[in-house]
Amino acid sequence: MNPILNAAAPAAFLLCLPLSALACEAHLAHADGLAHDGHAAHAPAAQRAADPADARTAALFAAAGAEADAGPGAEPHASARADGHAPLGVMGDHRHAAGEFMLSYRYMAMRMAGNRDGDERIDADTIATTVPNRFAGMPGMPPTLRVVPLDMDMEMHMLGAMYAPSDALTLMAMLPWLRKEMAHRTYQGGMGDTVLGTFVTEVEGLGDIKLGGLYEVPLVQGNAHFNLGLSLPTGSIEEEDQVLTPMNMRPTLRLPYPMQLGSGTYDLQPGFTWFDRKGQVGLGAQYQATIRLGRNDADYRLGHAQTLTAWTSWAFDPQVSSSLRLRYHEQGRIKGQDRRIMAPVQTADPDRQGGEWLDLGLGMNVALGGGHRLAAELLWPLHQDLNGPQMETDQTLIVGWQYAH
Ligand SMILES: [Cu+2]
Repeated sequence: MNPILNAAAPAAFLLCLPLSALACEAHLAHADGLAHDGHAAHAPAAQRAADPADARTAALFAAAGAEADAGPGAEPHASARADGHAPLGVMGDHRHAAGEFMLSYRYMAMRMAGNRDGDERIDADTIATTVPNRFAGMPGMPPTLRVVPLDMDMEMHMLGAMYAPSDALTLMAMLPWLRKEMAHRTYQGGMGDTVLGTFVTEVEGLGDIKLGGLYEVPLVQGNAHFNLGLSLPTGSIEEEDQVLTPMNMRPTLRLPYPMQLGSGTYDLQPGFTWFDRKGQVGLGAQYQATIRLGRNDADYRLGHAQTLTAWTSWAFDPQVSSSLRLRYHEQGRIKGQDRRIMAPVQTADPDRQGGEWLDLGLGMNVALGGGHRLAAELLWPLHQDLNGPQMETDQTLIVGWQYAH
């Protein structure tokens, strides 16, 4: 079990933002423009509110010195305000003003336990006795999947840097360090439900470094930019560890696909991000695709992927905001095959990878002043439809620190 996640779940529920925020969407349709927040905050605060409630809100934010009228189109939406950034799990959501840079650190923990085939749960005994092994017929290979993954913990430490050469363009780089741990149950021999034992495989190391750029799309209302990212094959695809076979041997083998640290390919990540805010309510959306360019050295590529996410935020005051987010993610099966990955386990099958996930996220952003920010987001799947059997995702926690100057 992962104690961090267990403790964080109830805590995040307490942060749950008022759903009434959604009802305030109508405010976005008001004729008066979005008050831009200025990094240099020299200009007098905007007092363009059309009704008393807006005036009160504007006064509150102006009094905190965090909102200034920078004029139409004058600046990107990254700002000293808590809700100037998207929920923490959204990458490349904000640009910076010309000359600004940002450093960030994120910690992500993902917990998976139990298996699903499609959207239905499937237990370990059923997998071991009924699900066909694609390698059956090869020497020593049983007819069904005699090794079943039980749970997996993935942790990521990610360092990020952003720099804006101009107001329209922000460059970014992300460097991930990964740790993965997977627990398995091995069934004895080629049939029956006698358990031989359990084992855990573990890997740790550098993941795929990502470089990207965000380029402004001028809009009359709100902020928008194109995202273009390139993921470099810096993560290993040759990780090995010791396993327990149904014949009670303990060889060290190349680990199945989900336990590798990188894709092994150059991956292109085009996308589009939109964000707008009116008073205390923010709305945003982002689409991002991951396109694998060719196959890797082990003669396969991971499935192409796409993610569509939309969020709303509610600013309690300029320094603290909460967020509610939906994320849809889709990833295809693996094309090709690593000849060295061959075992009676679902994770070694290129066709039992990918699927569809719909997640709900609750988050919180805090602007500490002096350019420092803290943020956290917790995501749960509402629905998952897996090319299974495959382990299901239970929850993902992301916490991070950011410093802009
Ligand atoms: Cu930034």
